[in-house]
Amino acid sequence: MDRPMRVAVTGAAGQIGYSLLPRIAAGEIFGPKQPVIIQCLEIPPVMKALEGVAMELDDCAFPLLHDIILADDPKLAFKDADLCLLVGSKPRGKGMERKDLIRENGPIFTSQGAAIQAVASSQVRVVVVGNPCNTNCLITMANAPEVPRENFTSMTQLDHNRAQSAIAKKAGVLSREVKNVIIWGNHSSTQYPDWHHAMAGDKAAKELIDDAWFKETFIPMVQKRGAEIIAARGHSSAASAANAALEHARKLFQGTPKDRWTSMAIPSTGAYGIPEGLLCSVPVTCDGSGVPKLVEGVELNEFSKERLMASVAELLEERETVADLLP
Ligand code: NAX
Repeated sequence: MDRPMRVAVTGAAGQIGYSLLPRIAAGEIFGPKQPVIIQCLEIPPVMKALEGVAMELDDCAFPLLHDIILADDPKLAFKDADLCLLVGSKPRGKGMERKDLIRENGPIFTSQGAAIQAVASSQVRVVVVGNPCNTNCLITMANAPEVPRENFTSMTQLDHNRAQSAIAKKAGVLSREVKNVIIWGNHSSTQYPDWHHAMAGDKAAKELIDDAWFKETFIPMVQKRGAEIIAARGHSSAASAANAALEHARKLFQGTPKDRWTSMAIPSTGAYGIPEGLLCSVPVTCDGSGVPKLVEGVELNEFSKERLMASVAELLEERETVADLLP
């Protein structure tokens, strides 16, 4: 039997954690033959609730789940981890600006970055979900300088899935028949969902659907979907976010299907005019090695360039806001 893969999940007793953990234990990241050990990190006041979540996992008797570790110390939670899913962070409070949230959550990721470097597997892959995820990933990466940069990603898979699903509905096809939408930029309301290269069935989406729909309905729909869900449900997306985190991690470790791109925020090497080092969402493919590969040569028209650069400007501003947390 294969050595169990160790998956650390922060914020494990939160909403997303509750949907995520059983699916990791069921083998949805590494496949149906790969045993896993789940290593949960929470803050001390939430440890009791975390114990309840662990009891439920026990009660599922998952065949692949070899152990569950509960910790309020990052050095225990990240010990020998092969994959760290950084979900835990504080939600935006009433009247809080995005900048305040960045300042509030940033320090969580300095100490977690340092702990990952100190105790995780030398091959560790780090996926940041907790918001603002691009900048939190930048902070984690900067505080773990010995971990290769390409091992860090942050999640825009949920935005990608939202865009794919919206096009499928409009084009009257199944969502699996839509491919190669792209989320460019920040995981925020400045993100740019790009339809220009998307296919719906065997046709280009832009041939089936009016440009005006994409510009006036599709872009704001994808950008504001999170807020729409909060308004309807009274809570932010959880099942769909957990699903996206699993999909992101599964693609890293098992690859993307042939001829299909996905979207991930990866450290920029300067391609597409994105300043080097920024964690920016781009189209990628994965070969299962745990490191995504940028899709090069995607054509950006003037409209697309403008939208991408507006989101990049926001990422630069966020980087400036946390400059003191980037050693
Ligand atoms: P919850 O508030 O339900 O859970 C967060 C959990 O993190 C809590 O249990 C809290 O105790 C824990 N936590 C806080 N500080 C911690 C620390 N220092 N170490 C370990 N755990 C800590 O939020 P939930 O709905 O689960 O969302 C989690 C994060 O995902 C939020 O930041 C949220 O904004 C973000 N999201 C990101 C998405 C994306 O697409 N990238 C989409 C969904 C989601 O909004």
